[in-house]
Amino acid sequence: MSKNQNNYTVASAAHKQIEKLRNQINKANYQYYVLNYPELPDSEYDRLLHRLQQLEAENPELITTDSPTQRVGHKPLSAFVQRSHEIPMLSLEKALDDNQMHQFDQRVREKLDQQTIVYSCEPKLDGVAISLLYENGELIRGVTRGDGETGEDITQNIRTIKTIPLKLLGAGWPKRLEVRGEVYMLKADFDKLNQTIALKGGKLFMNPRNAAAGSLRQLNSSVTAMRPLKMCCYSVGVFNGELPKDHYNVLQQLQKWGLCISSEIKLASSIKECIAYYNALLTRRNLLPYDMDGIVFKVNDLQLQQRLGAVSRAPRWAVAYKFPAHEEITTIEDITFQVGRSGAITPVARLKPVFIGGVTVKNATLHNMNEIKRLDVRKGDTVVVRRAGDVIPKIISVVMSKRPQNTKKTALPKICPVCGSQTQQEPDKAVVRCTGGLFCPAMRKEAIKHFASRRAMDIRGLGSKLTDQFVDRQLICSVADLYRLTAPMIAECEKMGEKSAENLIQALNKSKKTTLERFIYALGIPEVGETTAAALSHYFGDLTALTITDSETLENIDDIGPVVAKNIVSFFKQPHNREVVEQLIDCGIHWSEPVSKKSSGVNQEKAPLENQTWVLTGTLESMTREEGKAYLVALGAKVTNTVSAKTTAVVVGKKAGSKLAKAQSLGIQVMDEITFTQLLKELNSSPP
Ligand code: JCF
Repeated sequence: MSKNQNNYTVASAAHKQIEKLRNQINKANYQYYVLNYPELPDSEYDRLLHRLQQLEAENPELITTDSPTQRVGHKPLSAFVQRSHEIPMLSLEKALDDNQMHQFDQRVREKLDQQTIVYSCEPKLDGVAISLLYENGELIRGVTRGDGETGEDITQNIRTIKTIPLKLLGAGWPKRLEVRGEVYMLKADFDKLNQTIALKGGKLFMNPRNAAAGSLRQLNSSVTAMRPLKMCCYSVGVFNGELPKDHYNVLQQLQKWGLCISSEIKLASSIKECIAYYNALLTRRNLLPYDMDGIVFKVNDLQLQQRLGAVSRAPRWAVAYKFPAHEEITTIEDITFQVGRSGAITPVARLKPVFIGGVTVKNATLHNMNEIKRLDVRKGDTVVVRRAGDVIPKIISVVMSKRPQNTKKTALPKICPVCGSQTQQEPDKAVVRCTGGLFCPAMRKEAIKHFASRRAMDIRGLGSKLTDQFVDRQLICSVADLYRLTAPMIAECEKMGEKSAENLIQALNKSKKTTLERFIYALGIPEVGETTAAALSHYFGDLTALTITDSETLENIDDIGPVVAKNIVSFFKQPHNREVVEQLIDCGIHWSEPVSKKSSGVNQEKAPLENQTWVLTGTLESMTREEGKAYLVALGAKVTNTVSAKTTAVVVGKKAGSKLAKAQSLGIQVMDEITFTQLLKELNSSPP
């Protein structure tokens, strides 16, 4: 009796859970396919579906025909005409690690009884799968993949995509030819599109894939026409006529007929080579201008593909080796505010730790108050976090259906969270600043950290934590106070002993001998970076001339505009700043006269990279960034830290972040390290 009772309880618990999962999945499907605005990231959707499949496998009596597991596709939009695919559009088997790749290869070789297999390798674009039908070389139909059996006729929209030929080029095309591929949007185009939508106050797309899907589902094809869509072809469906006998050459043929294919397609003669290709592309993932969710590997020989056939909706001759997900969901434990060197107060979301694409993410910046308003993000919310490559994690949306009751709107801080001074909103309302100036310990700490940093005064051993302690213990108030520290004062601090105190005193003394440009940079004048500091040093040649200059003089200098000029003048107008500078000189900070570029007379020959502006970003492997900079400078190039329309090229190392994205969005040439070193070799460059 009790056993029965138990069984009944277990079954009804499973039943409840299954119901709940089905509701969640149906809702997600609706948001994704009908509204084009999914709340959940793919990773979460996959987990829900997987959990439901598991529960249904354990309780087969609970499977219903309307369960989302019983169809792979989705509820179609009624607005478009349904078309069935003559040959189903299959999905791909997934591999999640090297082991599963080896298992795939093993199965293929066993089934074909063959030792070696040639595979084609290509990126798996994150877009929308579609099928094009050409008759006598003319595009007559475009249909979405839909559930693989039936899709929606979106011919009118497809015809607006410029990379899809309305008439095939050349000759020799089969009388009927069905071409399949992915419609996608470049990351840079997606950013621009969202910017335009934001200006009009519209609803932003989550990612390039949603933007592509939303653009294809427009009922008005003139809207689609304005969306920057592209298509990349990856296979052929129906055809009558002749085609090459292997996948690689079929794609080459499609290209000759005017269709786009991936420029990354390669052949590999073993699964090991496939895995190497995967790793190489994973490293370059952020460098490529489009989103990929993995790599597709296919048995290259079409006859072998036929022999392998398909099992339950996926071909046995292909596998998709997935990249780690970019997006996950987590909850916001708190929203705090950070004060930067300039007093700007940045909201930061403290997250329940979540593993995204290889790292644990605990914080995400919320940029500014506009961002908080746009997202309406609150403490306690469940949010979608995106960490695209190595870029700073970003909150892209709030899962409103998971918002707990009684959450409070996130308010902008009226007083500085560090010093209690009033805050001030900039005219554009996005940036809120602390008005405490150097009275605010946060701003003081940041100013001192900047002063001591490597590229500035280079005070070795004065790290962030130690600076915080010096300020908190009121041992120092300004950067000049650093040079008044004594070993016993330093030794008092946590984690410091006599030896390390002595070392820091030595480092402080060593830092006194510097250059004028480093010193100017170290002062931390708003928007005066290294390049501007160097220009000022070359132009004025000494400090006094700089401190008494005016805006007009400054604006004569290359690259110095009215804003920076004003910052410089007002910096040296403030008595407090003049005093600190004087004190620093009195402490013994000194430099030798800089050699003005104009008068140096050397290097009269035209340098190969003259008049070019380069940016180095990320970690280079064969050299430090400084060395890279020295090479470029020796070739006549100017090297700056910010990417702008004037930038000639950007050299990107590992973990490149926002500068890479900026370069891509501006369409500036991006160069990886190998290409860069090759260029240096060609130009016979050696650092000075
Ligand atoms: O880029 C893609 N998303 C992609 C999808 C590439 C391929 O070569 C594919 C695919 C889906 C199915 N191949 C098949 C057979």
